[in-house]
Order: sequence, then C-alpha cells, then structure tokens
Amino acid sequence: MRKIRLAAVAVGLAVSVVPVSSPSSAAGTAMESHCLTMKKIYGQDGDINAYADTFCYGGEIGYDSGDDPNWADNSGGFRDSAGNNAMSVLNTGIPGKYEVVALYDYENYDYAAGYRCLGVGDWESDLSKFRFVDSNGNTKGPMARQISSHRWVTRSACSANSWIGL
Ligand SMILES: [Ca+2]
Ligand SMILES: [Ca+2]
Repeated sequence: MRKIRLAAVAVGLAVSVVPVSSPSSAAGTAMESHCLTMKKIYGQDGDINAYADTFCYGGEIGYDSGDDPNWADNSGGFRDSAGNNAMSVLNTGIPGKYEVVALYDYENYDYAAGYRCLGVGDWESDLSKFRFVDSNGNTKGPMARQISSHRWVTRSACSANSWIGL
C-alpha cells in the first residue's frame, strides 16, 4: 500500500498546479482543503487515515483497510504513539466494500465507552469539536487525541447522532 501511495503522491503533485474551482469562500478554506487534497491523492484505497494535527496535517499516524482493536499496540495499521493521538481523520474507503468506519475511545470497539462514525469519502478536520457518544446516544469523553480503536461497520451500526465528517 505504501508503494502505491508514493506513486499517487507524485501524480497528485504533478496535477496540483492545475487551477481547480472551490465551492467554498469561508475563512480557513485553504486549511480545510488540505484534507480534500489528501483524499484526492489517496483515491479510494480502502483506508481509514488519521493525523497528528488538525486539517490532516502533522504526519499520518496510521492507515488501515482492516480493523484495529488497539491503536497503541505493535500490530495493525495503527501502532504505538498512534493511540490517543489523532486530531483529524479521513475515510478513503471503497463504496460497497469499506464504507463506514467506527472510531472508539477505548480499545476493542467499546460502544459503551463511546464511538463516532465516519462515512466513506468523508473527513473530520478538527476532532476537538466533538465528543464520543455511547450506544444510547449519551455524550461521552472528548475525541481529540482519544481514538483508541476502529472497525469497519454497516451504517445501521451507527446512531443518528454518532456521525462526524464533511
Ligand atoms: Ca494496532
Ligand atoms: Ca482513548
């Protein structure tokens, strides 16, 4: 996957000089567009991606087309310091295959401790705006630097107030 990504980055840089129209005029558009830029570079590669800083900056702390029950262990797409460290997330999943990803405060996909869902092609540029919710829709702890596991799920596994992302 890494090799494919590096090739894609080169393509992305090559086309980045082409002017593109932007639908947004709000302040902070340039910052916000960085997640969109990363999304275009990755394409639909089947991954959930997470970053150490807001707006998909600060280096990618991990990416995974599978599930990872512990972002702080030594296996899977998220390891070691990735645990409790994400400030922004980007879902470059594949429609019909890897679509919705659930992000959890605790390890091992613990809905009771709190989770949030991110749809395919969506991103959330600032997790400090959100708190986790539990299976009953109750508000739980803050999301910023607290994601500890993730799993690909069906839309029906996500309550109406659990969605994040643009
Ligand atoms: Ca892991
Ligand atoms: Ca956590």
